[in-house]
Order: sequence, then C-alpha cells, then structure tokens
Amino acid sequence: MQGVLFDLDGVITDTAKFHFKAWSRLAKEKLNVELPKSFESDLKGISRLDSMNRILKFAGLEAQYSDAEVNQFAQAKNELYLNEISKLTQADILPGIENLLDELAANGVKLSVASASKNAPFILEKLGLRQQFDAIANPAKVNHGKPAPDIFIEAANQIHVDPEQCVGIEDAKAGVEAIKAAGATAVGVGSTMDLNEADVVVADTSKLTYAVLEEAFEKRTE
Ligand code: G16
Ligand code: MG
Repeated sequence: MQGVLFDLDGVITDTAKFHFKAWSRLAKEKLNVELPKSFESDLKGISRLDSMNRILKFAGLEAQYSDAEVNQFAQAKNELYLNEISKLTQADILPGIENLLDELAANGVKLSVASASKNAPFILEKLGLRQQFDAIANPAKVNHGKPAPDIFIEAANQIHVDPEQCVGIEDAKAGVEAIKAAGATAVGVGSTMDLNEADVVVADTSKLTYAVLEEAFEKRTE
C-alpha cells in the first residue's frame, strides 16, 4: 500500500448534516418544499449541481427553471453551507482519523483526498488537517462524479501512485463503487449491507488503523 485516498464527508468529518440543513432551507425558501430526512444520506457523495437537480425532480419542478436559475439556487445553498462549516474545528474530526493519518505518514504512505466537495480545502483548513495531506483532488477537474472512478484516479495521480497500489476509504455506496472502478482496494465505513462491494467494511472510523488498511490491501492483491 503506497497511497490512501480519503473521502471527506463521513470519513474525515461529518458534513452531511450541514449539507442537509442548507439544502432543506433552500428548498423551503426558494421552492416551498419540505425535504424528507432521507435526503441527508441520498445526497452523500453527489455533486452540488446533481444534488440540486435531484431536489428539483423530487419537487416536480425540474423543467421550471433555466440553467442560470438552477445555478443560482446551488450557489445560494453553498452560501448557507459555508456559514455552517465556518464553525468547524479540530473537535469535528471523526474518531480515529488523526491517529490513522499519523500512522500512515509514519509508514511512508502518501495521503490524498478524493471528495466531490469543492469546499474540501476550506474544510481541511478548518479542521487543522490541511498539512497532513499530500494532495487534494480538484472535483472541478473531473468529468464524472461518483460512482465513476474519476475523482479517485485523479487523487491517486496527484500523489503519483498507481490506483492499484492505493486503498480508498468511503462511507457511501457510490463511493465504494468509484474506488473499485478505479482499481484500488476499497475500505467501507458503515453497514456491511450497504457497502457489500467493499473489500473490507468497518463499523465506524475509530476502527480504521494502518493494520486494517494494510490487511485489506494484502488480501485483495495476494
Ligand atoms: C460531498 C457531499 C455531498 C456534496 C458534495 C459536493 O461529497 O457528500 O453531499 O453535495 O460533496 O459538495 P460541495 O457543494 O461542497 O462542492 P464527499 O465526496 O466528500 O462525500
Ligand atoms: Mg462520504
């Protein structure tokens, strides 16, 4: 294992609740629609614009607005979201992650972020983790979102490691699919039922250690 490719939301910190809060407010204020709680997990790993389009579809309003208006809504959501995440601190890092980053660095493993979020650099800065990563893949540079492999391939390219030599960590089904499609080893965080395509699944981030990742990598490549 030469590199580890990290999803952000749900692996490094839990931003899904802030995304949902911002989307709910936007949907209510601009579209007069109440979003069901299921959207919090349904929008995980989905890009900002794709999320907006899913919400419009849910509201039965997909043909009502021009591209410019849809973009404006997405931008308004981002402003609400930025306000939420500006309060993030080191205390918002998920359990076990700081220790894992230290262990990986001590073992000479390169670390890269493969998030769909354009706010990933800002979030990592807020968490005090920016310096721990060797690279952050830019989602604006990739053509297809998760479950397509693009962002994981880009994250591996950024650290100059072949995806086959990398382990990817994800909490979303579409993310696990993306890791596998990139040719990397997939470690899922969450329920075995949802993430059954992963090579190894752990219940939560506190179970993520160098040994668990290395074992998953060895098991898959033997
Ligand atoms: C995250 C979230 C998604 C969000 C996407 C884009 O993905 O899970 O809900 O829509 O980023 O975020 P932004 O609007 O900040 O660009 P990931 O890949 O980190 O799980
Ligand atoms: Mg995620």
